[in-house]
Amino acid sequence: MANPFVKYSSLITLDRYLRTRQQIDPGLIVTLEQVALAVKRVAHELAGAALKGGFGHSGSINVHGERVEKLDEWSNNVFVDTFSGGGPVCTLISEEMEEPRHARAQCTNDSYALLYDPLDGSSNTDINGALGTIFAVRRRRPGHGEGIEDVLAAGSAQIAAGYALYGPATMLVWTAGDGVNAFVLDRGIGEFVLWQEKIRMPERGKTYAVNQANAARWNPGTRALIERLCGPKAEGGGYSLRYCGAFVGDFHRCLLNGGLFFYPSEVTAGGAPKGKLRLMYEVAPLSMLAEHAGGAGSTGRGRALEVVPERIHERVPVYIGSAEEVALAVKLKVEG
Ligand code: P6P
Repeated sequence: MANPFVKYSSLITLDRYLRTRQQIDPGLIVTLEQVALAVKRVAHELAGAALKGGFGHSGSINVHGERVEKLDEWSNNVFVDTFSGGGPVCTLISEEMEEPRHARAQCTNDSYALLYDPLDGSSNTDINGALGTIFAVRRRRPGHGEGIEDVLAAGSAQIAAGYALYGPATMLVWTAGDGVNAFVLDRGIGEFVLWQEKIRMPERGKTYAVNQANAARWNPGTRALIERLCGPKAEGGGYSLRYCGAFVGDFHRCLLNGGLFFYPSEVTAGGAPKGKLRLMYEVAPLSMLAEHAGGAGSTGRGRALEVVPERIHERVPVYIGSAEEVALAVKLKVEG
């Protein structure tokens, strides 16, 4: 029988992995380790929330007019606290904060902005469903002052992006531009341990993820996409629907197994079509991961990483996952 200790001699923790990545700036290494600490704190709280009365509504409404769950607020506070103790991040932009939070005392000529959704999948908080954290790191322009004009740039300006998935295992999946790496939280030692490196997304999958109940408000092209995916296998169909209510959970399936997640714009009566998911801290980070794994992230009209936001909480339609399915969506003019 193999010596069990040999297996663990190759334990590659996140800290050890980052220390051996010469191409990653020291400041970005510190930032990724701070994200990992915040994620461990959130994972721990989620595991015990049911027993501590952590479920339910916080009583407040966020900038998007959405209910803020207690765990949304708590998770955001964990990130604010984790990044308040010094370090290269001087600006926090969060789904749960209307305005950016700027720590002037942490501003240098080599500072970063962290853009994040602290708890993605809020409809799942009280039913022990899939939840996630999504984050992106962008450099701040030296001498940027109190404004955020330098941050309102296309997603191609991101220098790192990733997500945590709080499922049966807590996983941290990220890229700093040199492949997509996945780490699993070993709760026994409290360390993220390397699971997969340079993950490649299958060019085509077998599942699609969308809230099909919104179909009446979609563009005709989106309905044509559904007809194709649900049609005969011989005509490019034969897909199964898998939708978990958390962007991170549905994206993670696409990353590993291939397939497509989409949240189309909804054409409200007389109104301009609008998306639900947020560009800067949901769609752009996951699109960076998709592209670095060989997949794609699109608004249905063009590459998501080329969209220049006007506001930090801007929403866009999104079609993300395997290259073939995203290309099919664009070809069918899903967004008109
Ligand atoms: P719906 C969660 O609130 C979220 O922002 C994403 O994580 C998820 O994919 C989507 O909204 C779910 O939206 O309208 O299907 O409940």
